[in-house]
Amino acid sequence: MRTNWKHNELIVIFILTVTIFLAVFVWGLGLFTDIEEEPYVSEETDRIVVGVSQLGSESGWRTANTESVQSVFTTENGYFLLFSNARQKQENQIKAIRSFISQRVDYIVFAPVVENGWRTVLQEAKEAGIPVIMMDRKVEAADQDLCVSWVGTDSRQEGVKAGRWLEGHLRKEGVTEEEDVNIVVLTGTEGASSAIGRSMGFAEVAHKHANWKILEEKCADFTSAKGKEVMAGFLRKYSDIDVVVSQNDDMTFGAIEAIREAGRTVGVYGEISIISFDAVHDALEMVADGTINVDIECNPNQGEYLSQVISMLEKGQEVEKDYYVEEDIFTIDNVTEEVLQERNY
Ligand code: GYE
Repeated sequence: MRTNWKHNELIVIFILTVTIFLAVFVWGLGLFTDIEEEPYVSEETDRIVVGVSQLGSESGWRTANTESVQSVFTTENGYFLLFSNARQKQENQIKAIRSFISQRVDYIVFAPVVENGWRTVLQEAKEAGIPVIMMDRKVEAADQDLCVSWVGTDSRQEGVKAGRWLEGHLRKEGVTEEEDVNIVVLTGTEGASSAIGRSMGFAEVAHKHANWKILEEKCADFTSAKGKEVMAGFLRKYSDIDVVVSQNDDMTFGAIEAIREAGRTVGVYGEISIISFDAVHDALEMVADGTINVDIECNPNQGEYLSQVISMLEKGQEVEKDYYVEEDIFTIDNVTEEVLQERNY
């Protein structure tokens, strides 16, 4: 009997040991993967170390923006780049910025997915003496003093340009101020400064025209799939849409699909006018063939500007608070073969 107990005790001890061993192994693996995921900066590097927190990869524009940054912060140009993609989550961006701080990078560059909620982490960067430069989007006004500079596009002005184009278009079409113009708006990521700015700018012009009716404004996350879904909803709800304002090209692609599936026509020769933003290559082709009426350019090539800001800071020079990149407007009249060939994104 006693020997039997001993045998059972041995089995229990064996099972416990295996369990503890496995637990430690799995925990160790976790640690290992964490370390693997953390970008690593060599302490001896004499290059300028830049931590870039990109907000995601939701659009063609975003891919071009990422490429612009990656093509500038290279070893040949004297940089050591730590790049992190937050996949649309603010918490991932905060985590990345904290990791840049703990690795004592020289500069932090980040494209804030939304405007609010950055104060604490920006203060941490400031206390660590690391200059932060915003790119593309902005943090809320009250926190902007925690960043040394910003490089991006004038989203409010882009919205105004869209409104002005519509004014001119309606005038040309002979639409009087007595006739209703029914408008729906697909907006980008909720809380994103670029979406807020575009809405605000367009509304400024729209308010001047009593006959412009904004039937509805709805978020479609700057993605094509969401653009299609939201547009299909609008078409079910409203039978008399005259104009679609879509705050980026990806949403526009989806919206056009939904409109065509509903048996309606778009563009210069169709029933529903399309106003888009970004002006990526595929959209410009659609401007050239009359599918999209107008595309308000938003320039993703911000890497060069960022590197210039950093070299000025390196030399101890004063930098501006805001650097605006250049932007144009495209209609069927100015999308030439040359424009299409030059557009590499
Ligand atoms: O228009 C859109 C992207 O913030 C200006 O974000 C940027 C916008 C751009 O996903 O395509």
